[in-house]
Amino acid sequence: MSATVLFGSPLSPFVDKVQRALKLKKIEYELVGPKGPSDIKRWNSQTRKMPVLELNGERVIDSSFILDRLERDFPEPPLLSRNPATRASQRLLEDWSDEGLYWYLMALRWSEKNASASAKQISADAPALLRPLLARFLTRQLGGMTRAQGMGRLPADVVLKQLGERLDDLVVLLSDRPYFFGDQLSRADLSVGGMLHTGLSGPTPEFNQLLSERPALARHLERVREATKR
Ligand SMILES: N[C@@H](CCC(=O)N[C@@H](CS)C(=O)NCC(=O)O)C(=O)O
Repeated sequence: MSATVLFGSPLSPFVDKVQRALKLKKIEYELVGPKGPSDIKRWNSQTRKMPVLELNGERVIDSSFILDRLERDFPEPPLLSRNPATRASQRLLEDWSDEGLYWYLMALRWSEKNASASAKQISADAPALLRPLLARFLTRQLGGMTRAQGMGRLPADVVLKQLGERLDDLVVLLSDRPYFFGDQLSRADLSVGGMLHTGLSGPTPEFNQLLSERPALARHLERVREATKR
């Protein structure tokens, strides 16, 4: 195993965010995906969430803590502006994307219409016999979390309308700059990019439609993808 191991599924926007930070900083790593829900608990008994990054034998949880750690150990290129006001905006957008935008996408994913496709997508790598069982478990667990958070209790058309309005807000915030609040890519772009990228992954066709109606945001995602590919 290499010195740097990222534990998590590439279907998670938070794992995507960390992968892009690792690529930007040119850090070699190995990605290890979960074979079942118990893997996530084993990797991270504190919050029981992915991603987890193992760096020189030490495990760091939470995508934002992981990015803090990468910034400390691998400062180039920086993931935040040097300007304090710009930096604050980038941090706030990262936090809203992780804690707010994420739940709009979860509500879309686990809506009555999309839950079955979402569960199928996540359980696709499990052994064939276990797949239906795992799909039922995931629908109950992740759909239940989304309802517990609150967003999952809203009618799907309300979620969709609200999400469209938030994407419009992002277009305004982006303005005519290549990245949020500046010319350099920051952790805000990695977080929003991770949400947009995984939102397009299949089970939520409504999201593909929303993004195609906002070409400035689709171009932003393309820029993030281009800057973080190997
Ligand atoms: N704040 C955390 C959120 C991580 C998170 O919610 N991960 C989800 C995957 S998208 C997860 O592990 N869910 C499994 C569960 O809650 O059981 C971060 O930034 O890493």
